Amino acid sequence: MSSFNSIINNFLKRNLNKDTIIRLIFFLIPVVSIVLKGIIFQGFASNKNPYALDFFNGYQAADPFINYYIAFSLVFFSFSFLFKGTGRIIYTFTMDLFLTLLILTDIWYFRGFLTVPSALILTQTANLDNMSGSILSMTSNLDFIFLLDFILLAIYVFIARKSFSKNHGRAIKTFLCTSILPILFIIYVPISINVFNNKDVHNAYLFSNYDKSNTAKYFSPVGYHIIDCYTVYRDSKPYKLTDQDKADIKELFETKKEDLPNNEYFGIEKGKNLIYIQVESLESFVIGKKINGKEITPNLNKLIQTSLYFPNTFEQVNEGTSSDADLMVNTSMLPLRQGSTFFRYPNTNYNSLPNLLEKEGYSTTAIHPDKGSFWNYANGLIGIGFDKFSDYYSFNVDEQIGLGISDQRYFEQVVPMLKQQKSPFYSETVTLSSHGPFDIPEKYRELGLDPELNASKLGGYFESVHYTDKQIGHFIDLLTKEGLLENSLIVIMGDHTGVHKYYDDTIGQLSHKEDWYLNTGNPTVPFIIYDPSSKQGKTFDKMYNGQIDVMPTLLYLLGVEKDKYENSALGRNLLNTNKSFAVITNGTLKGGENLTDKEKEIYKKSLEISDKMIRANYAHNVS
Ligand code: GP9
Ligand code: MN
Repeated sequence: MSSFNSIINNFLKRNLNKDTIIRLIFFLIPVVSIVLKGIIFQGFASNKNPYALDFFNGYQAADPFINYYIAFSLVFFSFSFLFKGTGRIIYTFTMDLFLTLLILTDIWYFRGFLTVPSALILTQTANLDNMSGSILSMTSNLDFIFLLDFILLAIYVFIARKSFSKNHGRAIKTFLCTSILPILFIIYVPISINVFNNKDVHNAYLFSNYDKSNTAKYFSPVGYHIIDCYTVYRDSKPYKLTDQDKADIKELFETKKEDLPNNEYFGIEKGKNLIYIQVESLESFVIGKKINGKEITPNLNKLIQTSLYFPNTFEQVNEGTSSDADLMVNTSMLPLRQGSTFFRYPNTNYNSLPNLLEKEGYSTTAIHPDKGSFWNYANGLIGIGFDKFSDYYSFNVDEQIGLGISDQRYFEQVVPMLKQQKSPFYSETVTLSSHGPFDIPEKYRELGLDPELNASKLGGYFESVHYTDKQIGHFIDLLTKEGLLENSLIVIMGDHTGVHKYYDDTIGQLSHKEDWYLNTGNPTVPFIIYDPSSKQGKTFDKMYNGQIDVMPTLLYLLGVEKDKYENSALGRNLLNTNKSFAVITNGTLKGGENLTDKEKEIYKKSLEISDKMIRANYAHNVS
């Protein structure tokens, strides 16, 4: 025992002399400071007002992920052990300064753009011009906190200068320990997922990036930048279309072309404001249906009577779910085969609905209840061509349901925003309250469902959709009151299916089942075009179509000539076509009875073709 003690003592004496301890503390001060700065960043960013600091809030946000904060900080400062003498001091100060400036830039950028900056910005040179000036105006008096550790570090070096002046060498073993262990910790989850295909690994969700601000919360701003640089690098080289790709694109557009003479729909809505409502998780099967003697969607049912209605609009979203719907409606392109299009290629150019309408004199704005960082909406929608993007921060979230602001309060605050807009305008609006898990609180439930159904996902879904339908009715009333409705065209579509997409199994478990709500294998959402002045409606129940067909259809009604988009839009104008089909995300073609086998093959390829066109920035070259 005593010999063991003496071994330990000797070891400590040899390795942990006073100078070593002093140098270790010198290493730990910036490591801890950068961790704290990550927490302070959260303390600003998690505040409704990001100029005010709530450290406790920041700590709560960062706490579950603090090991990542420590790991990233350790890795950066571990390299100081490769330096000897004053080199180590210089490295430590420089690295601390670099990381601090990075975090400061993040918080300044966040105050202006409500998300963290990506290295992608460096590729958007057009935006860089006035960016630096506007970012610098986003400072707060409290930002001096980020510099305090430099004073501490300087005082420390001054007091302990003797220990530093003693010549000390490189500490390779310490470097290896302080770098390799944290690196192993950081890469454990992505390696398990990508190399060992273990998708169930604990914390896998941290690496499925659908919100950059969340990535900065999980990994600290420093870790976020490493992950961001990797993804930007991965997607940095635009795809180069091969001759075969070019031939495929040509073949698809030629097959698509239908030279039909214009009909009575062309231009009948010319000059009208376009108000698009993208409804969360709204499926077609609830339309016109009653449960317990009550209509689930009485307001939509009423609108449909005088609308152009496409009940068989197949969902075509992929991994970007909601955001893929935004993409398709506005660009008539199918989303990428892998990952979220808005995240991976926010800089792609499109011959888009907002761009085409701007040429017709429209002002355009996308108004989201979500944060702009969610699905990278801010960059994605501005990239698509909207003049203006408003998000969560433009709203007073005084009533919350599920993910965010209630549809009622959202619409009530959208109306004045629309009023301010220069006419004619195109505005995209998005509802949120009918998002899964469909457990809308009792006080909003009005259908009086039996207890089993009420407690089920399906019952929750009916109630959520019923609530949202009511708010759409309320929105239209408000638009009427404000005089906005008479000169507007209202378009409504479900972003993707809901209860069948996420909770299909729970429907089978119900003791009483009705045919109409069982899964038909056809994932469809309603697409409704409502002109308030129209006296007569039409339901296109024989038509099979997809979400990419919305844009050409609306452009036709708004009187935009088809030669302006027929060589870039993958969808077709549903009001002047002899074709009835949709290619869905899993590669199958729905409908298409009058298509030849060859045509079917060509259309099925459109999923791959769209992917390549987006990655190759195809529209940039043709427009
Ligand atoms: C709705 C969106 C929801 O705007 O925030 O996203 P989802 O989870 O449906 O993709
Ligand atoms: Mn959605």
